[in-house]
Amino acid sequence: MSTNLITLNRWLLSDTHKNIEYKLELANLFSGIALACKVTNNAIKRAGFEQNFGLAGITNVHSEDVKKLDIVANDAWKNSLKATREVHCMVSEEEDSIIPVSENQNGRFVISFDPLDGSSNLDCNVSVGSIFGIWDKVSKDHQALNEDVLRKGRDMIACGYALYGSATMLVISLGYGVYGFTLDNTIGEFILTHVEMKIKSKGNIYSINEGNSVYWDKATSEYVNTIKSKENGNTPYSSRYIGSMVSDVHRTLLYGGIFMYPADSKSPNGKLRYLYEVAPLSFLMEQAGGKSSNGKSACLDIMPTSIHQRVPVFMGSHHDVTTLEKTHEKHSVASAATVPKKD
Ligand code: AHM
Ligand code: MG
Repeated sequence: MSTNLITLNRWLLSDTHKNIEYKLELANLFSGIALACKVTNNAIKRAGFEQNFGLAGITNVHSEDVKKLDIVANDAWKNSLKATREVHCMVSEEEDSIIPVSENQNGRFVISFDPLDGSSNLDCNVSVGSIFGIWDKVSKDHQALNEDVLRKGRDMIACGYALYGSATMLVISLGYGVYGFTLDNTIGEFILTHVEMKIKSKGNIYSINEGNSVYWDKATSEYVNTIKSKENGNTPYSSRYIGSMVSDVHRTLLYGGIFMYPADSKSPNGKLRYLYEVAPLSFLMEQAGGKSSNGKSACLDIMPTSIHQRVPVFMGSHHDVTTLEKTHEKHSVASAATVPKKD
């Protein structure tokens, strides 16, 4: 057994990060994030013993049914983050508006989080996750402003996700590379297991809810049909879709390929939310050498106008996302050409 383990905290405090501004504050914040992940992980694993599966009997800001574990996870994230005293304000998928912190707990970081993503998969024991993004505050005083939270993904200083799978992992980036830590339950620590994670430049797996294909636009339909076809001697891509974004994106990061949640006629802006789903995972994807696009341009350059804004997203191997963008470009040029000219 190794006695020289690189824990998350040891890694954050190491000389590798000597140039990071607010390194100690960030390490302290990450101790709160790690605690939130461990509490959430524990609640999921114990849900069967504690009658914590199923619905809570309320709906959230998105009019979605809230699960009991959504509430536990949201509380765990809020409490663990606030207790670090490094937080200026937060936004959560489960809360209507900005979550302020009291003046004596006020710090410099703005955090967005989805405390339990993929919660429709909870009751059947399929992998779920948590996602978070971290920005430096904008406002000069204690007040939490819209300007603090309505931020481009590109301006994040760090982000990551926890995957509650057959093993529990925390995958993070501080803006130079992607690093994966696996929870060693025997000592209760996240240990560095995946150094500088890189995605293949081209994959052979596509991931999309194909049940929505009747609602897709022509570009998405053509792209998916092409990667499934044997045209030009291609080998058709395999299909994998879990329905938990963290799990689907984690697989995409490790195996390559493309994950898609497009806009369609049922969901004109797609389903996934920018601040706490799309932006952090896009940041990680770019840091791993991949790409994330809304079909036209990089998701990280989107400036959200509301906390719970949804955006279409296509992320994964660079070649695959570029091909998807070219298909979209072809169809937007074609549809522009068919718009009747005004006299
Ligand atoms: P949630 O945050 O309410 O769990 O919703 C987000 C999830 C993602 O994890 C996943 O990619 C997507 O919803 C699946 O949606 P669908 O069931 O429409 O395929
Ligand atoms: Mg979610």
